[in-house]
Amino acid sequence: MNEEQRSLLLKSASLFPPSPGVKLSYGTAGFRADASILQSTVHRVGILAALRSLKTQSVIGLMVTASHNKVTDNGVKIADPSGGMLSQDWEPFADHIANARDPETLVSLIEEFVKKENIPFDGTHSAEILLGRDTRPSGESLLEVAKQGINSVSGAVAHDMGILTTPQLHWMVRARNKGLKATESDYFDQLLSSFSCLMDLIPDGSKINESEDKLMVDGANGVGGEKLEIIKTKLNGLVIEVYNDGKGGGVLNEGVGADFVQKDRVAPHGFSSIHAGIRCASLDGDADRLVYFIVPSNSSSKIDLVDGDKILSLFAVFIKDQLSILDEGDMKGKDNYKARLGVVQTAYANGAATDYLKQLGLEVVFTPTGVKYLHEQAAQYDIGIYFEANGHGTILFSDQFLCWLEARNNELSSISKGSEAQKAALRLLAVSKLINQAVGDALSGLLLVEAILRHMGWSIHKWNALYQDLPSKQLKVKVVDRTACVTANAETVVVSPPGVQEAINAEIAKYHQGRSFIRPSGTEDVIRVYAEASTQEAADSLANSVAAIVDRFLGFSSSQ
Ligand code: 16G
Ligand code: MG
Repeated sequence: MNEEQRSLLLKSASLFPPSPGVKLSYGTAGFRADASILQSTVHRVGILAALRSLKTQSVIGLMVTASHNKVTDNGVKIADPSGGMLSQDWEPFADHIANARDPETLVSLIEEFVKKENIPFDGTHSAEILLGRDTRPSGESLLEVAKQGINSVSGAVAHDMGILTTPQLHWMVRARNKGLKATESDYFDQLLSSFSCLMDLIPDGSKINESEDKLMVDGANGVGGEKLEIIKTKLNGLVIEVYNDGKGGGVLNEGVGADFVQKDRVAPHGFSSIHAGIRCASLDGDADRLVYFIVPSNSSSKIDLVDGDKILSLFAVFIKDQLSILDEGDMKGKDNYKARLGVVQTAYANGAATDYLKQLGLEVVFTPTGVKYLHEQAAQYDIGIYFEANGHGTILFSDQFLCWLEARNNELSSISKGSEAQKAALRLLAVSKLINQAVGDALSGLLLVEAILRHMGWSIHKWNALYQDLPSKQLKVKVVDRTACVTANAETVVVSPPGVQEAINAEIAKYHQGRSFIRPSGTEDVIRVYAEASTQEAADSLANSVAAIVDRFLGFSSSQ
């Protein structure tokens, strides 16, 4: 690092001193905290983004958002060149620089890292970072701070892409690095054209009851509602009404949004028994999570939640169908490509969902909680579908399979244009364009769900009846040190402290269809408990017993 660069960094960093006593960690979703203490963190993540761009010689994304957290929080995370999450081996560096006490320590950490990673940091290479933010009031000034961090690295250029959903920014980064068109209007065009392609390919006779037609969406008073307002006016054959679009004075994520709906199982603000039986969906604050739900006619009962597991199941059924149509058509073809279809879930997936997927003959694998783990695993397949029960998920297609599919479609269009096999190829190609392959995207996911429901001629009730969820219960337990809880096998087994897993097993054995696991949260200072069993009382009771075990081994009373 030359002197000029060093003094640029020192000067810029001195403007944003870290808040005393605050220690942050780049968790599953980047850094998150109360917005008032985030300036130094965001500034330093700006520097990190520039270094990442120099290292990879690619465009990098920096998103200012705190997703479903309360409106006074904010956060920052990086999109890697593929459009995915920041490479895990850079996370410790993110932690180190975020927590560096003073500018001098910061600069020496950078110097050390640049050397170790062999980053071209001599002012002769350029770096490019796309910046986005959600609708939080603190977003604009934090984004300016990120720019100052980026500008303190010579050769680095920041492009402010404005207010975006998190998945839009990831999509843009991916598109830019593939040399594709990457503006917001390109994003909308791609979604709309692939959606209309799927709608045009709906088999005759799959008409859905017109009264089922309308979709009501809860926009969480966030950026997703705003963007959906733009998309909905251009959709052919689908009527969407957006509630909680942020313009009616409602507060971001307060009594609204996918996280609230999924955790509390209640209808979001603005939805009542007048919407009973209608197809409803909810986005989270930055629109990377999607769940559907049905409001009950009796306002005191819980909603029927159609969660990420059911979205995954719907996608899996559709894709499997299209692959088998293509396979049948291929019997005459010479080059029979056997696409590897895989499904990725976490331990939170309802046991009934996993059983259903296995019964379909699908390969189901589990990873720890957090998009980066699921995404990495799904990328191992030709078509990898991943979802967390909470509504985070997408579908990944391998380049090799897409290449084959394009060629197959061209071949079929010359020998049997309009055949079922060709339509199946076109549908799969359209899905690969509609779904956001950079990261889970509530807007693109929603359009795919809608197109598939039309294709199948299914109401939300029919979809919801694919299988019945086992009753489940989630609890959280405050503990002395959550890092003392170490898990293995995709968080299904506790390996430390010793004795915990045996105690949990003994409880599980008392319940019919009982299953339970614990894991340290990545976003809160708690241990989470999940339990399911054949009845709600049994699931509640199993969860309570397991929570008591956690308290016994790891709780405050255990340390006295
Ligand atoms: C983060 C993760 C989400 C996960 C959740 C679990 C991303 C983008 N987000 O929000 O996938 O489900 O954390 O939270 O990876 P927990 O660790 O507090 O249970
Ligand atoms: Mg989110």
